[in-house]
Amino acid sequence: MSEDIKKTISELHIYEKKLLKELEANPDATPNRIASNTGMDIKSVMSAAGSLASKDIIEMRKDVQMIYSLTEDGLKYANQGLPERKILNVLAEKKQIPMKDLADEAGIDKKETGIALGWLRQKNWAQIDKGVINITDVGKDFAGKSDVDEKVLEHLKANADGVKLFADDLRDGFKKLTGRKNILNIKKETSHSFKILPKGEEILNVGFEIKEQATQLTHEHLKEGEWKSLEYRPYDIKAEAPVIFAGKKHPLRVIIDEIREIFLNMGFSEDNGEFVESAFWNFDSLFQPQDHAAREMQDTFYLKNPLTCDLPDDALVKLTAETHETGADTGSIGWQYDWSEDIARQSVLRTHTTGISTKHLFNHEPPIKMFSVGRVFRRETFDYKHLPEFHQVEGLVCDKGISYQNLLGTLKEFYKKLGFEVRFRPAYFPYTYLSTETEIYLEEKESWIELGGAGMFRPEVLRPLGIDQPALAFGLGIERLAMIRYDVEDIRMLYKSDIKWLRELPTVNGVEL
Ligand code: FA5
Repeated sequence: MSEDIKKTISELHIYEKKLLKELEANPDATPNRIASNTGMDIKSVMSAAGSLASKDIIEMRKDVQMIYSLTEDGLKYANQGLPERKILNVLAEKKQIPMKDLADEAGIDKKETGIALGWLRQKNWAQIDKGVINITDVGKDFAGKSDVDEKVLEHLKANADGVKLFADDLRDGFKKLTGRKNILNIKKETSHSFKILPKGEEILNVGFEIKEQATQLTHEHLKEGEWKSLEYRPYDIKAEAPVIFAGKKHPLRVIIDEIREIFLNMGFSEDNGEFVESAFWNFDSLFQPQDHAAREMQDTFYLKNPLTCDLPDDALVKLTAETHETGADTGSIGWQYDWSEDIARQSVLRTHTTGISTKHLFNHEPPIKMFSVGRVFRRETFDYKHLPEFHQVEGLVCDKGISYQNLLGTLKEFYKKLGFEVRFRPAYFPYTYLSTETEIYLEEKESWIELGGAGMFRPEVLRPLGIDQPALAFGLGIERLAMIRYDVEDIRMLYKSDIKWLRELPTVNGVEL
């Protein structure tokens, strides 16, 4: 006996053994028959069969059969005759019927006349001429004999439990009947049959005992000493176990937590802003002129409630106004327009996190190293890389000697820690100089995708805030990082709550293990 067979036998469950023995004695036994002969329930028979089949000991065949029976209408036709038959009966006697008298003469419902005439024509039993129905020769021939579909009706009536297959001579009639509505009930019946495979034969030749085996050692077994005489079924450590989906954080939350940890480890402290912000902090403090395109209704959500926000410190507002209008003492000539307090008071859903940076600069003394993670809002049209509500991480470093090199170095380091390799591209923001955008290559789209904007704050931003040291800042999109990390082609997937996708995502920090 091969080792393999010995091992297979030792691992057989008692139900598998019973099933195999039963199949040996009755090769054609159905699952129900096996259940009644062995005393197993049908579920155990099927599960034992599935297990034996997975080990190539038996073959399991599934047979699906249609069972046909008559509906209520079908039975009515079988008893009283099809409507065209009722007409033919009258025609056989009278040879013709005026159309207008059809329902009454034939004793059929008015609603049925259309269908009945259709079938009369199709069967070529009658012809209509100038409002009169005349019997044809074929009609005369069928007057005293059943058509094929009528034979099937008879057959189904005689076999009220249902018919699986129709004999050859009934096939055409069956086809004809399936073309009519509401006559046939169709039920699907699935049956299983088994066949012992060579490996099963070998096992039966070697033979085995059918003996209860313990699969678990219980407290009672130990207490009563029964464990000494019990026979144990060996574990199959290769058996497939059910997949368990552990509860876990949403992938976006995972990446946000990871980003926070990276910045905290890089020595940044965290600040938070508000979703509702004044246009002053969101735009004006960033030297964005009041007629800047980004402020337009298409890009920004303006709020009715609260309609306006308070402006900060008078001196800051005055200096900001001067800088916008003339450049004040920053060395620039400003935007050359009349700055309006009313526009600065408008309340908006923040369009980026950069207002947090200017507010932070105003309220803190350098050296500063701050980051902030939060939701921002834009009137965007959805597409594979745009959402109207998304997350940004803002970063700000302000100290003596801080340079553009430090900005590139910080961003490179941050992305590297997250596992991304990025490239920098020159860019424009009204509040920074030099400015850059980080990008990453998307293989599937064969294009570069923008991850974030960054730059050195201009003097026009820093002076009014009372800062006389250089400051670097950046605002990076988080959903786009998640898209790449989790290999999602469409950013909307992150908010779809697709349970299958969420379940199957790797658990630890979203990184494939
Ligand atoms: C800004 O928001 C600037 N405030 C960044 C900045 C900060 C520049 C400090 C200089 C100094 P931008 O509009 O490009 O930049 O948005 C930054 C990132 O947010 C984008 O690169 C992108 O990754 C992400 N993002 C922008 N719009 C969307 C959107 N509709 N859906 C998803 N992510 C978006």
